[in-house]
Amino acid sequence: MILDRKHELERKLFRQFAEMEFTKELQDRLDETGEFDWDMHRKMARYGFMGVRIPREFGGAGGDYLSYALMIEEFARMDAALSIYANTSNSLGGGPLMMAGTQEQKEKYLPPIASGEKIMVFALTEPGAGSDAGGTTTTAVEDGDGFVLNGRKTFVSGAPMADWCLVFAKTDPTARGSRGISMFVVDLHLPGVSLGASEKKMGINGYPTCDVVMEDVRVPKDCLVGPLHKGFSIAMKTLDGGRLGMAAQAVGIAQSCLDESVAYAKERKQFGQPIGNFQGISFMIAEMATEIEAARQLVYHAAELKDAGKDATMACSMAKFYAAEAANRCAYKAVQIHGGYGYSRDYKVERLYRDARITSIYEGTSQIQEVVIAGQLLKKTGGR
Ligand code: COS
Repeated sequence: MILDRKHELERKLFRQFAEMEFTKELQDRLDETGEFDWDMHRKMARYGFMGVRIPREFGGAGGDYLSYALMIEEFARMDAALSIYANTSNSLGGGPLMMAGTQEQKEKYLPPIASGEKIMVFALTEPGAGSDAGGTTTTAVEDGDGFVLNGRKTFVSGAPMADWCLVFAKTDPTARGSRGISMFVVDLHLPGVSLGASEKKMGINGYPTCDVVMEDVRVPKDCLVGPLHKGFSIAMKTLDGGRLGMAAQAVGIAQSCLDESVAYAKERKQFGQPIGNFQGISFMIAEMATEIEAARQLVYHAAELKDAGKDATMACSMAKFYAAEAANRCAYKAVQIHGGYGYSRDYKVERLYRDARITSIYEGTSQIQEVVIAGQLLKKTGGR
């Protein structure tokens, strides 16, 4: 796919912003401290990045999935954690509201998240319900003019900084599996809500993650998003788009692995010549570049399908599956090319190796993407 002029210009803008603002000092600090950088959050918000995909009438830029994917790719090329800053509002946080919210809910929640004033996060995973997202045990019981929620959500990315959280809870205890689950906006400042300690993670350190615990949390009826008992398909549809974003992130990380490796292979000399002259190194570079381009095309194709309103579930899972695995292979090769230096924190590839690892885990492991792809193929005839 060749980008049109509009998307090419957008890519340039995202790249310039990331290259200028995501300084090495900032990247190292975030990785070292694991803290969220509010100044960068506000700066991204001023540029309108939080609302790239949010419709104009709700304070966003009204952009398409391709613009969103380009932004995440370019930001992740500089720093994977910082790419998530502009991801949540456009994806797992804002996505379900754009898809299933009422006009009132859209008016209430979308403008403040598009402006960066508030942060909305997404809580599906539980200690006992990871890949089996339908195994949700958090409950929401109708009580008078509202619902009472109880349960624990885990690995909620962005929860330490968030104001609101989209919580998936079982509202029909008699329904089996993923049936009878509903989605609620929960104000994280409500009585009964508590947050766990921030996780000590392998990578993506500048974007904190923690548990959200709810004990008899009372929310009004208008916090229900989408139809009662029908929350699971909204979660799945949201994850289609989320997986596209994380696939774009994986492409960005992989591209950075390539950038670093090409530069190093030209500059590092062994046996009297640049190591890029050796086939052992140059072939790894060729393999990386080819895989990255293939992953990128899968991402852009999935984005195009979504923008055209076509069924993109399988395409999003293919993009996520391939790009995440490719990013891991590229990170391995990048460290290998750098040798002992690649194992040192003084070189960016050490962090890229750690950041790449999560891409084949979050928003559905690679194996879950395979389940989705195979499920789509086997339910259809002919596959396409
Ligand atoms: N879009 C819309 N609806 C979908 C959908 C999609 N992409 N995928 C599934 N659904 C619907 C199905 O149509 C079905 O609806 P009905 O109950 O009306 O028939 C329902 O959701 C259940 O589907 P399914 O039977 O396939 O669900 P399973 O419990 O077998 O789970 C997987 C399917 C494993 C794919 C799902 O649990 C999953 O994606 N797990 C990974 C979760 C994840 O990514 N977690 C990451 C953390 S979130 S940051």
